Amino acid sequence: MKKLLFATTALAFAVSTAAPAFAEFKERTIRVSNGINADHPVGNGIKAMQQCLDEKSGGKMKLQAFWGGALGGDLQATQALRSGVQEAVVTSSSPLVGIEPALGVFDLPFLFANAQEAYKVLDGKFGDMMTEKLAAVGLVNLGYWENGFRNLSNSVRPVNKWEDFEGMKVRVMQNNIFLDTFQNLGANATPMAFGEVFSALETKTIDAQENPYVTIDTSKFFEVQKYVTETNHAYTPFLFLFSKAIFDTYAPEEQAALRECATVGRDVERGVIADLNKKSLEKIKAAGLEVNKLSEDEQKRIREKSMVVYEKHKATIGAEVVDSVLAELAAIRK
Ligand code: TK8
Repeated sequence: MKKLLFATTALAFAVSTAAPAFAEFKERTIRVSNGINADHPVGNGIKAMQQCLDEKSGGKMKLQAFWGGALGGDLQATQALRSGVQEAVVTSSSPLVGIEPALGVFDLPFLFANAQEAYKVLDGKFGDMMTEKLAAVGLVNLGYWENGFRNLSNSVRPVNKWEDFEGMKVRVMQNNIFLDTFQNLGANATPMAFGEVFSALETKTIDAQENPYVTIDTSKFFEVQKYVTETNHAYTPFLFLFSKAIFDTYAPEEQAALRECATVGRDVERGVIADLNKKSLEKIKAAGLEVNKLSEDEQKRIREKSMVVYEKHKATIGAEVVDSVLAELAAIRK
């Protein structure tokens, strides 16, 4: 009898003190806006992030991705985060320079030589410093996903040297550094939101655009272009941004889950890009486009010609920001 009594008391005690599972987590639907399409590697990243969130939140945190600019372009979606009406966006940093000018550092032509050094800078001290700047303008950066090295596509002629840019109507992102880079090469550069690019190419309002192979593939630009030149003129990161106004209302456990799972997603996304880059290039060639690579000499000529852009934009980006990324790169390259 005594034994039974003890057992029941123990049981009652256990039941009353055990917290319900995942009590720190609330049911959350997190809208994630994307300009690119669902078959872009960001789609793989978001799936991996969801799986991680399922485990950590017991299925309570749900990502709801929107593709192809369905919730608006990069800039519009980011402003919706700042005003606390939308949770998240995966955006290029370039259209956000009006919000945080220091982000322009990533738009400097030929800044990164390869993905490995980009990862070191972005995932390290320098990336953290930019993340702090973003927090000050109402944006929590959950990490640097990848857009990648950008290449030129056009419908008029093969580009083998910088003189071939002369008069070409090139769409650039809404970003003065890209605008100057292409104008400096003689192109007729036109800033335009990403969502308008396909039809502008189709109707020949513009001749050219520049994006990584994976985007030229998944956004179907190859269907309305004839030539592709591997220029690798810039590496643009994607930022996985969260509304700070909303993030601040989440429990620390929820915030930690988002941060950790965004990193899981990032690694998956980068891995898929590395693989898809080659496949996308093959697909572009198979579609009949003429593809060429700039010769090393030409690449060097274009790079040297583009260095004026560094001087011109240093003050707007912040001299200390430019100096600090160049110092970090010099240390990595040693
Ligand atoms: C997608 C954009 C795109 C970017 C651009 O939303 O605008 O050209 O490279 O990938 O962020």
